[in-house]
Amino acid sequence: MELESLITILGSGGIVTDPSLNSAYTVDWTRRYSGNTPAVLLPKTTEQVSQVVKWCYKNSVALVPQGGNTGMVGGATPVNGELVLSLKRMTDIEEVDDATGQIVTQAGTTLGDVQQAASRHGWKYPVDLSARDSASIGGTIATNAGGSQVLRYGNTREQILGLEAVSGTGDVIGDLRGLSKDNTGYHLPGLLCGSEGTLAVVTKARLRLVKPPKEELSILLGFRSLIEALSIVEEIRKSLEDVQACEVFFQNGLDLVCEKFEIAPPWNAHLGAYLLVDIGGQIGLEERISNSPLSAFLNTSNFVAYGSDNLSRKKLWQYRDLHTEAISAAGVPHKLDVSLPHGKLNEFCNDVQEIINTIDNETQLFLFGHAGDGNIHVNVLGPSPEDLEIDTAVLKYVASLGGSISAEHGIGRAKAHHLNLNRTTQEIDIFREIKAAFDPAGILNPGTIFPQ
Ligand code: 2HG
Ligand code: ZN
Repeated sequence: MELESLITILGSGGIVTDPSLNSAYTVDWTRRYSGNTPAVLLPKTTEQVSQVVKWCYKNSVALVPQGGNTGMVGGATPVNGELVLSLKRMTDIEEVDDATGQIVTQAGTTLGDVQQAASRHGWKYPVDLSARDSASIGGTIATNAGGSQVLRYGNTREQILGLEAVSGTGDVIGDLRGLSKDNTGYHLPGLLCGSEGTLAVVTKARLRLVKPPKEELSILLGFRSLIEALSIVEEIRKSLEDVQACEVFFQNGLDLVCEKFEIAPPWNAHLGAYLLVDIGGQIGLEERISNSPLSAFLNTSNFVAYGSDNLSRKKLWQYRDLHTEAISAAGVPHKLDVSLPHGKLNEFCNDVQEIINTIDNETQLFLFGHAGDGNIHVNVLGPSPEDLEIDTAVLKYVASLGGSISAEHGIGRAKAHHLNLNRTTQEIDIFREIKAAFDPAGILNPGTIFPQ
């Protein structure tokens, strides 16, 4: 590939062609998806992104936009030798508007840096996930990332007040005015958010901030069974308006985390399910909890641990947050991020092992996730990376229960062949027409969302 023009656009420091240096960009976080690339492009400005995409459009060269490369569905991996367009050097936070509670940032800024900038100004950016220090804001927008606080604040889509992006023709589209009211036609941010780099490359965003809670408390709860835990989830959702997160995990995941990271378990017990509940709000949390229906359980159970300061809260959160790393250290997992309708979570968690066993009864299954949103992360260790049989069986089962085959990680390349489990042919045809309107040459992230 003739890369001279790209070097002219980006400067020699903005392009990496040495395969030994670009391997960090060609494998996804799970290691299940990998590829190679003639070059990693590292623009610093929207203008450079625009020029690069214009060049690719003119020369019919495919490219894969990439943020922090923390995705788990192969959605930012150059599996067919595409160029990688990394936004890693676009990390300027341009404005934190104290008056309106808004932040404007380039897309390559990490989620953690956005959270900290907001916090320095007395605000909070309410999307949170364990890859916060590597995941980029652009990546969280491209995937409509969820995380642990969706229950309270919504997905990434709910935080976006304006976007700037570069379409597949290299045109700069969108705006960053951040008007609270603006009904001028189709909602571009809503459409681009979750489009996984297939419609445009997000270059900047204006995001809403919220007032941080005055007091926060984490409570770890242990249960004999999942059904018992889920009845508490319902109670919490109904009666505690301060709840920020309600996460679930199970004994085998907890054991793996404790073994891998050499940490003591919360209790010497073998329990059916664990919930980690995070509560935040005005001063007086403990009193409000003691007046809620939750207090009966808290007062009688032997399996309750409180974290009221940063350190003790962190200690409880590590049991949940370290699942991904602990599983990854044990092998290359098949990750199926799914959500179930209300009332189906117990059935799913109880039956999914059996469904997997009909195909292979030697796999290891780990379930954990966001109980308050019905979002379970199914992690299966054992099958080879290219084997799709278990993925298909689990995703078909999810669809049969009325659930979503992708709750928060996206479709990427991992689930492109399964999109029809949740979307009709007519819907997929409309999706393709939308893609063609934004990206007429089909150069943006080919193979993601739609199978090639
Ligand atoms: C989480 O909730 C992330 O921790 C990762 O979405 C989930 O590793 C996973 O499967
Ligand atoms: Zn998650």
